Amino acid sequence: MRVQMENFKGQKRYAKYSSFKVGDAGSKYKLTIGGFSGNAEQKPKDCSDLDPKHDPSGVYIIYPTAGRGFNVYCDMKTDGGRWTVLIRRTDGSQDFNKKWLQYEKGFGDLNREFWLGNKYIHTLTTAKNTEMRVDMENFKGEKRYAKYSTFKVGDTGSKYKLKIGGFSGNAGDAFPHHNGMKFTTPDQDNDLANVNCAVQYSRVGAGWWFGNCDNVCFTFSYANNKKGLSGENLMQWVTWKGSEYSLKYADMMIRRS
Ligand SMILES: [Ca+2]
Repeated sequence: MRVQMENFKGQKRYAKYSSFKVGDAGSKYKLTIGGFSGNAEQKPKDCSDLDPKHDPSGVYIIYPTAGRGFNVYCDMKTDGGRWTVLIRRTDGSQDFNKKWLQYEKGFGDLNREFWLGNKYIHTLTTAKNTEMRVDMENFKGEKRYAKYSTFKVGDTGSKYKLKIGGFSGNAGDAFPHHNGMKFTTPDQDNDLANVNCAVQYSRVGAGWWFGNCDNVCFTFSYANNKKGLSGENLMQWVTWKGSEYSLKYADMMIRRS
């Protein structure tokens, strides 16, 4: 079965279904349909194309380029929704001690802890201007956020160089230290320090836009401060409570602006 449509702008689309069956009177003319092909399918470029009125937060396939889509988690609730989440830390379930190639293609569980992947972050921040939002919570249940009106990650040739600016929020502006920095992983040292910041200070290994070394890092070890754990190797946002204050929750997400 084939459907043809045209809207009032003169744009045309079609849909084809390889199976189409309508039952008899006894079945109340029950419809059986399947095997879609065509160009009338709505393909979101990213979470900003979704509608917070109808689309709940969750995992969606997005198509930022003409090629194959990929899975992301869309936050459709926070600050108006339409956010594509880049990283989430919530319970320490995911190991973030990964190498360059893994940080490039992403890892983890989109419903829990994950890194979306540098090549995807680059794609999502390259075509249009994107804003970035950080949400954090500590073990006392206190919450803070930070927003940046500019957020861009370069391509693999630039070593996924970060461009960030235009702070607002109530967490303090911790990111400037990382502006203009390349991405570093345990197996690829692109930071400004003599050492490799990803593994310095007994760190178990992380990937980040390290400078010399960090004022923000969400890929360090997850630890509950109530148990007395602290140190330079834990998830941190320096301008809130200092570098030795580990967070309970953190995420970063982007939206087209
Ligand atoms: Ca170094």
